[in-house]
Amino acid sequence: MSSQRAIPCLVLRGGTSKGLYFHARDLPEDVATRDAVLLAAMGSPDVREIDGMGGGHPLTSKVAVIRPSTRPEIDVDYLFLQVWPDRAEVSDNQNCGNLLAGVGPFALEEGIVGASGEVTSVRIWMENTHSAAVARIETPGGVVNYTGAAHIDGVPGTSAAIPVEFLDVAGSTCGALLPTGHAMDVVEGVQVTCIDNGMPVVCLRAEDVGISGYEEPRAIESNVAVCEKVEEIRLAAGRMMNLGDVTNKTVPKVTLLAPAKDGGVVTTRTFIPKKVHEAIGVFGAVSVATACLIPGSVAFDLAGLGVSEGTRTLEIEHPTGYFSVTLEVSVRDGVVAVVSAALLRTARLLMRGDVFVPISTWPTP
Ligand code: NQM
Repeated sequence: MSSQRAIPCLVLRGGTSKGLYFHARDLPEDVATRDAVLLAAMGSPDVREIDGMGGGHPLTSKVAVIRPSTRPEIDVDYLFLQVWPDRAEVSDNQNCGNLLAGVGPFALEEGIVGASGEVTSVRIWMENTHSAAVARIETPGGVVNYTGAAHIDGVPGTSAAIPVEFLDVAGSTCGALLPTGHAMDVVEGVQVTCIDNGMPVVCLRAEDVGISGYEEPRAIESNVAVCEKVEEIRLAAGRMMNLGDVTNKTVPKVTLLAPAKDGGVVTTRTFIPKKVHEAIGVFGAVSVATACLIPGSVAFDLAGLGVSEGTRTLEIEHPTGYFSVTLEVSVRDGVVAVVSAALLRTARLLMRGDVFVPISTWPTP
């Protein structure tokens, strides 16, 4: 008997992240066995993930599990799993809008969805947040096209555009867009806005924790006082956001805000939650953009956009450029609601093959 088990998978870059994409049918059904297999596949726990496929960073230690959907109006179900590089844990407590960008290409490459014309719409059920997305994939001649002129900050060069739309993501993890019931709260002495428009995020002014908000991610990570203060706020805010004890959870994220300096609406530095993101997560950006439109939030005055209905495109500044989010906004009796969100991602198929894990992680046939 072989000492290793081969499991089919594809490797794709999805947006500004990278991960292993599996058919659900190729992984163990039992969650504990599945997690043992994924930890071995990634080489976790080990900060370098040297004995596996992971890149030693949360953004390159990700997994998408995909299956044909049985839901009406949906093509595929997508479960996102974060494999922690530095400890033996696999978490499904957050969604990932970057890996989401690779789900349509995976479904087409693997024949779960058939191409239809120049562009194929793939309707995706996001199992982590029980909400839907539609991704439009270029399929000229029935084949996924990866090359094109679309650039997203955080990825070198250009690729085919993948427009993605979301409808019902407000409160998808915390139960409400503003889970505390307020546009602003004071947590550990700091004014914050707790918001969930697809990702639970705690927004606060960078200057309120003693930095400008324009520092490089590594410089912020090495500022122990800031990291400790941010984590203190995150733990307290997590309880207020109906997330319980978030010590070992990847949510909420904490986004430090500062006035825009390159033509965007606001500058961001995002803890995810221990590392500082090189850019900003997809749903993280949607949540921050939404906060910019809510009167009374810590982001509202910084953004200075005022209140208005209709389609708004917001450029969120981050350490490596901008993240552009288009929101459809309605205002009723002064209450702002975001009806839908749209954004642009790209993805690229990097490898197709088998990942090998020790047979001891999944001994049964
Ligand atoms: O917010 C990083 C990423 C993410 C998650 C994180 C994401 C999202 O950049 O939708 O994409 O915040 O952990 O991939």
